[in-house]
Amino acid sequence: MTQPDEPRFRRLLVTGGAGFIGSCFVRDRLARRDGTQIVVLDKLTYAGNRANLAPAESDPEEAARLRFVVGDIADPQVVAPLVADVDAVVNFAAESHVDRSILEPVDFLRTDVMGVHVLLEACRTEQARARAGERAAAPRMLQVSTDEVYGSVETGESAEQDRLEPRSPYSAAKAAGELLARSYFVTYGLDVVITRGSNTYGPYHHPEKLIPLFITNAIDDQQLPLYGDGMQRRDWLYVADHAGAIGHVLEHGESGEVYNIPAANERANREVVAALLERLGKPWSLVRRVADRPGHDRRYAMDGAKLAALGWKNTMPFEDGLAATVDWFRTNEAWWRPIKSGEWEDYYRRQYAARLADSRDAE
Ligand code: NAD
Ligand code: TDX
Repeated sequence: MTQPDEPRFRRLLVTGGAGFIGSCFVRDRLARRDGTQIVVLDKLTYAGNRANLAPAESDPEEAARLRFVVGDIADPQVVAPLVADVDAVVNFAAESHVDRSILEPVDFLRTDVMGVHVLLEACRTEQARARAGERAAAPRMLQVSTDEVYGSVETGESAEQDRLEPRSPYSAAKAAGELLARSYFVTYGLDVVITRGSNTYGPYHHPEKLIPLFITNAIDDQQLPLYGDGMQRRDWLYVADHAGAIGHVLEHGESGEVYNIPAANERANREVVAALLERLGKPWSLVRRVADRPGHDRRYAMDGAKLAALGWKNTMPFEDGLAATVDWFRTNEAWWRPIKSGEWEDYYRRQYAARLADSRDAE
């Protein structure tokens, strides 16, 4: 019999563990000091940052249970030996920014679709080894997906069995990745679980995304480019709640099942921006109304009954989470300033220069 606090999977491969949500998962897991050993596989793209794991790497007990491998999930030669040594794979690795997928979709297909395929094939090899008695059990694979696969939801809430209607290259690639994962459960009997998390925010969030972009620009009194009317609605989930829910599904989720991870904190973009400006003590006049994102999803909202029935509950209220996030960015300039340089400047120009030149007051 396992004890209630004893992890079901002791050796984890966490792909994309140097990114925003993956690094939170790794930090929080190691901080439990339950003996879990983690191998992080991360390509360290523009979005990956080893500094995100510094709190774990600077703690000798945690560092001894963490191994960091720089590599690509779409490279079978890198992936196979790592999957051979673990009990479960948690795949956070992805190209994750919708605007970049609109500028340049190809990397999204490579990582978010082909990368998932490579991980699944490695798990299938291990399944064959388990069947041959060469290892105890096949690894479990948790595919981290997103609420964006449902497409824009004007009213009501998406439930897990609803039709997928992705509308951006990013969400289409994520949908393809999770459907492939599910097909490996159906066809090969692989132990696969899938999560669909909602818009996540918190410390270590890459400054390309709405909340950290607006916080860091506002700190520097720079303009804040609000797309369209700013009345798009998102359900904001604190990063530690998202990472915790993924861990819960990893332990308790039923094989072949999909679990929504909503936050129940739905807000219009304008409300979010007003709240963070208030916390920073900065004026609304920084906000500029700019040309909209093409194909912009108006709203995401998910039903969380299935995850609640599995015994998971989020803990962070939105107002507290946003205040903690604003304060974290205020006190961690040494983390985000280097990210907003180099490659960032080209991206920022491509994404925003013409938009800001044609912008108007947001009122
Ligand atoms: P992120 O962009 O901050 O991090 C992605 C990480 O993956 C980076 O460390 C990057 O270096 C790594 N990576 C990219 N391509 C790779 C490759 N080919 N091989 C190995 N590593 C690679 O993303 P995030 O916001 O932390 O999102 C993590 C996961 O959660 C993604 O799968 C994303 O689709 C999903 N998700 C994100 C949100 C959100 O609001 N951020 C919400 C729901 C789901
Ligand atoms: O400059 C901006 N101006 C603006 O108005 C940016 C970057 C965003 N926005 C709007 C677009 C969205 O309505 O803010 C909202 C949030 O935008 P993002 O932070 O880019 O997130 P979103 O597109 O909703 O996607 C996020 O949630 C789901 C993550 O980036 C995805 O990885 C995740 O799957």
